[in-house]
Amino acid sequence: MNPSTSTRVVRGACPHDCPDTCALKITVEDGRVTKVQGDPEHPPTHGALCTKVSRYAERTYHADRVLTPLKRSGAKGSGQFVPVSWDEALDDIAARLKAIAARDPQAILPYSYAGTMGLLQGESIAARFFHRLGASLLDRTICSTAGGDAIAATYGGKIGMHLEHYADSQLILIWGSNSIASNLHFWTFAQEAKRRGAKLVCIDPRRTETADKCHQHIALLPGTDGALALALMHELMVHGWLDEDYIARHVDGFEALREKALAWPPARAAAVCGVPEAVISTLARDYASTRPAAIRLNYGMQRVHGGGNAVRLIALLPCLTGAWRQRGGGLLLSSSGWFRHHRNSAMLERPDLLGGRPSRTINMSTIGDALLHGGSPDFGPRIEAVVVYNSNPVAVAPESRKVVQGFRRDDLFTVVLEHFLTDTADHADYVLPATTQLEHLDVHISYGHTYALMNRPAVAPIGQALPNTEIFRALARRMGFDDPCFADTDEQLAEQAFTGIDLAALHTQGWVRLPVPELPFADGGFATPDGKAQVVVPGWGVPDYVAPYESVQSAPSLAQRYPLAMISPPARHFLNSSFVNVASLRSIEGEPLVEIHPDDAAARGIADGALVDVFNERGRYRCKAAVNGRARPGVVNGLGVWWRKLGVQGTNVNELTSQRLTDIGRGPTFYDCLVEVAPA
Ligand SMILES: Nc1nc2c(c(=O)[nH]1)N[C@H]1C(S)=C(S)[C@@H](COP(=O)(O)OP(=O)(O)OC[C@H]3O[C@@H](n4cnc5c(=O)[nH]c(N)nc54)[C@H](O)[C@@H]3O)O[C@H]1N2
Ligand SMILES: Nc1nc2c(c(=O)[nH]1)N[C@H]1C(S)=C(S)[C@@H](COP(=O)(O)OP(=O)(O)OC[C@H]3O[C@@H](n4cnc5c(=O)[nH]c(N)nc54)[C@H](O)[C@@H]3O)O[C@H]1N2
Ligand SMILES: [Mo]
Repeated sequence: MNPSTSTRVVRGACPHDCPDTCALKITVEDGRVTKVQGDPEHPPTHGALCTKVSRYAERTYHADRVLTPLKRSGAKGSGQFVPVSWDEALDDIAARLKAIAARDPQAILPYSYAGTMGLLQGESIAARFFHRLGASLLDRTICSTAGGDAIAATYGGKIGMHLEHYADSQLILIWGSNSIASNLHFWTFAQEAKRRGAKLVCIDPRRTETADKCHQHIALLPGTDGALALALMHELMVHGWLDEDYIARHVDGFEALREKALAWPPARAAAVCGVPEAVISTLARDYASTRPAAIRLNYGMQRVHGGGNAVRLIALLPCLTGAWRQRGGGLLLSSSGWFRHHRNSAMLERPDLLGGRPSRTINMSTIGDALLHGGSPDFGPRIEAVVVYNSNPVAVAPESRKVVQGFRRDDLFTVVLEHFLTDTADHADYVLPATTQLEHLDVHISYGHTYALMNRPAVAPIGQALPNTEIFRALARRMGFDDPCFADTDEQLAEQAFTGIDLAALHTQGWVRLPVPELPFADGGFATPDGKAQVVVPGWGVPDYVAPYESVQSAPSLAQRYPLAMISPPARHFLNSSFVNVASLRSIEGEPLVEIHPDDAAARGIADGALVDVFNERGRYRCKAAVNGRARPGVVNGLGVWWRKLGVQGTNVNELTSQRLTDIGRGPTFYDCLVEVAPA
């Protein structure tokens, strides 16, 4: 071995917006990351990584990384920039923000999501900065608030089964989740259950790679899950398959639910869901008679008008059968609520720095409209500046035409902290180079397991990149924010992040398991005030089926013009819009495409591989048609989320999606969208 060669292994955590939050082992040779692997000791990760993150070094060392601050040199949205020094960029940004803040700080909007899920590089110094500034608040709804608020109202928190316990199930309903693509480490446990004789049922409009590997695939119409859940309850009720004892002791409001569900015999739901009646009655029988029975619910099914009500209904199923009594029984949508007594959000984010000033809230899911609205009394001041970090709204937010138009406003001052020149960064006045997970410190919680993790920096920042925390510290200094909290280092922030989690163990082992009970609700004990699962929620009443805004049944005249329901679920080798620019991953995904059923394709003269236009009143998206057996009749699947500039004619699927919001949680309705498809 060359004596000058040094090899180290650094413990990290995957930063991506994914339930799995893997523990990483990062090999560094001569100051360069050469390998990113899963930690074999961390039970959820069990040594395995997805294809994307095993290529994380390719992303970090990508030739297109933004490595210096950039200042716009062309027209808004042109993506033309010149490099400038950090001092020049930060001085100018601070001066511009100060001038706006002097009129009304609420004209400044932070826009961020989960590009990294790290608690430090997410909302720590950044949140302190915007709170101190008195900027508008951002309602971070773009992914999960419909289902998240619904499950929290039902169980008292975003809490549920242990990931590892799925291996002990005998029946798993994989509901609204393409687990192989988006929750791979759950899939390992589901496969273990399968080997032990479990039946796996996939409930998803699309025949996904997960559906391929399940025993049964129920391809219901998008947005009809609530009707299916009600019919399952109907069957449990009329056949006497309820766990009356569990219900009496641990469920509030059951009688009101009984009344609703008895109106939903399988035949009625079959007509709404577009699946045979017998499939529903058989599913009910299987769910009632198999022990232990588990549901892995995921956010794919709540991006529709009735997403919140559907989650409330499905969350009650294991309470009606008492499935919670057994290990391997119950339901998981999100585990993030288990961390609620351990994470010190207020300490990291310091909402107190607002100091009682008025705070207008902007919903990130309707950023298009928000940027285009003027200063009206009900809206508040016109948005004059946006600071984007950890997000790519121009690609991922619905109704792109309006989002693009908003970001192209000449009078909007836009700063984007990024790794790459994304569609959003192309619209910036300044792009600031941010470090990746291999270059900075962070701590993590998870929404798919119950371990806290630490990510140690493996290498020094590349080029002039800085962690988000450091960028906001530097901006705070220039704004004259002298509160000592702006001087906290990342190490100090990591110490502030948690209570009751062994920081020393996080440092040495990289991860720590939370003390969550083995069978959390075997004997009730939900996190609601009376410890019972809640049917009735004040303000929301009893959960019911809420039809999609846009479907053949609920909007027949719209459906005459646009008869196909479009969903736009994630592509396996991208993560939302991240990784689309990594050539090796993009080559696996091929090209932007829309999957269409052979009958729907034939009726339109569309051959497999043909270039098509997908369109509705909101926009037009050009891509390739895939007649590959994955789409059911009447539904097309526009896999997401391509960078617009890497798509055909600079468009992506969000040209078509709408800014209408979910029944609960003010979330987006990406999968509630009628379209027509025609040869291009
Ligand atoms: N590879 C990969 N992994 C990811 C992501 C990614 O983009 N790529 N995204 C990450 C993110 S941001 C999240 S939030 C999580 C969860 O990610 P989600 O986006 O929730 O992904 P899935 O769990 O796969 O759920 C999507 C599935 O729901 C199905 N679906 C769509 N509409 C309906 C419906 O009305 N009813 C039902 N039953 N199913 C429906 C889709 O066909 C798809 O198979 O995963 C994360 N993991
Ligand atoms: N049509 C359709 N649209 C969708 C979805 C869908 O299923 N269909 N899914 C929706 C969902 S579930 C979600 S969660 C949203 C996600 O939308 P976003 O949260 O915007 O996620 P990404 O598209 O992955 O963009 C994250 C960006 O953050 C950057 N980033 C990562 N780490 C860091 C860092 O440390 N510092 C800085 N400054 N930047 C960083 C990445 O380079 C990337 O460009 O998209 C939504 N949009
Ligand atoms: Mo998400």
